Formats: sequence, C-alpha cells, structure tokens
Amino acid sequence: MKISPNHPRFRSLETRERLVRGFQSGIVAPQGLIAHGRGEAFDYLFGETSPKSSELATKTAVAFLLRARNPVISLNGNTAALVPRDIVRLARSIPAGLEVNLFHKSLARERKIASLLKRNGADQVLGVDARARFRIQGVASARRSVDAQGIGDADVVLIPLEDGDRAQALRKTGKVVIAIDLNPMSRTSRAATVTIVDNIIRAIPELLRVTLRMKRLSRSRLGDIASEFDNQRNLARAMKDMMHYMQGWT
Ligand code: PTJ
Repeated sequence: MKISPNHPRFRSLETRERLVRGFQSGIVAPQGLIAHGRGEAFDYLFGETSPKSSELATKTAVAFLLRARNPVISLNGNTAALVPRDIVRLARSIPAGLEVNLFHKSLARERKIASLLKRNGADQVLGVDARARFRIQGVASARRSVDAQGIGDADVVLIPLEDGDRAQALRKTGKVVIAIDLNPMSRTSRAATVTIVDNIIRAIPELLRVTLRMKRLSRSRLGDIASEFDNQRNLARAMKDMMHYMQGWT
C-alpha cells in the first residue's frame, strides 16, 4: 500500500507496512504483528513521541554499552524489519556484536534476518547455525539457547522487544540488561538494568546519535553516569509522562 507523507499518521502507517512486508518476506513472525499492536497502544498513550524519561535511560544505556567488555545486541524479527540499517550502524559505532535470537524459533527466519542485516552493512551476525550453543538457565522458551561467544559471553546485552522470562534470567546471570519496551509495566521493563520506554523506530536512531556524541567521554565519566541511574525511579517517570500526556485530553 502506498501511503501519502501528508497523511497525519504517516509514520505509524508506514511502520505497519514495514512489518507487513517483513512478515511477507519471512522476517517477522505472525505473532510479531500482534506484539506490534500492543506496542502501538502504548505509543498512542505517549502521543507517539519519545517520553522525557527516555532521555536519561538512553544516556545511561550508552554509558553501559561504551564501557562494556563484550556488548551484544539481541535481534528478533520485528527489530530487524523496522530498523535494520540503524541497528547495524549502532553496533558498529559502539562497537557491539549482533546476535539473532528468536522467541518463535525458526532456522529459515534466522538466516533471512542475518542476510537482511548483512545487506545493511553487518560483517558478522551471531546466533545463526551457531556451533557453540550456550544455555541460559531459567528460560522456558527457545530464547534460552544463545551463542557462547555472543550473548553467552556478553557483559552488557541490549534487548529490544524481549519477553520477561529471558530478561529476568539474563539479569540473574549477572549481565547488564538494557531493554527497549513501550510498556513501562512489563516484566521486561521492570527486570532490566536500564529500560528505554520508547518505540524502537525512535529509540535506535537516538541511541546511535547519543553514542556518537558520548564516545569522547572518559571511562570514569561513563562509569559515573551508569552508576547514578535508578531504573525503577525512571519507570515511575515514564508512567508520569504517560499520565501527563493523557491529562491534556481531559
Ligand atoms: O521474532 P521473534 O520470534 O523473536 O518474536 C518477536 C516478538 C515481538 C513476537 C516476541 O518477542 C514477543 O512475543 O514479544 P512480546 O512478549 O509480545 O513483547 C513485546 C513487547 O514489546 C511488548 O511489551 C510491547 O509493548 C513492546 N513493543 C511492541 N512493539 C514495540 C514495542 N516496544 C518498543 N517499540 C516497538 N515498536
């Protein structure tokens, strides 16, 4: 479907089209379309703009990523379909590894996602046909199986659109978990070390912009930024951002 850029909800409609095309080409799981609808509902309650609380979370996430020994970005179908170019740029600028890790596991989809990322500039994509598999304890889904050199060894993991189980299990292994989730009340949001409550279509380009700016900071300054952050307090701010937007309608 061709959408006019003059349509008042152009960005939202265009995002839906990307996901539908991603589904048709075997990148997005059918359940990914439903998950996006859930995200959209929350995005609506933020006025489809980045809430103020996401600024501090983004800055803190970048501090953790730039200080990490082995940072890894975990990718599912929705993320690959919506922000393929910017996620590869982000991985390069940190630099961080890219690992495909699917909830609805499918080897065909893993391969399609990896080739999409390679067409967008990725040199290496982990998690596909991985020989060295590592199991995360306490995860009921196929997501428990990760690359031993990637998420298995990572000290900091960025997880856009994750399920609560694995976010909690990754935390239990002592890793720093950075989530991107439009729902500030989700188990993922509450379990993460840092939660960016925002839409990935805005959050990933913003992470890239802030990374390029913060690369100049010293390790100790990055450490200060990371240690000052309180995720539960920032999630409460995200709820206030949402209520503030809704109050404008009453
Ligand atoms: O490709 P796969 O097999 O790994 O599957 C991916 C999905 C997304 C289907 C899978 O991870 C899943 O079922 O996710 P959930 O448990 O439905 O969680 C999705 C979370 O992401 C929800 O809390 C949504 O509010 C949120 N969400 C959805 N779309 C966006 C989003 N958050 C940020 N940006 C979005 N565009």
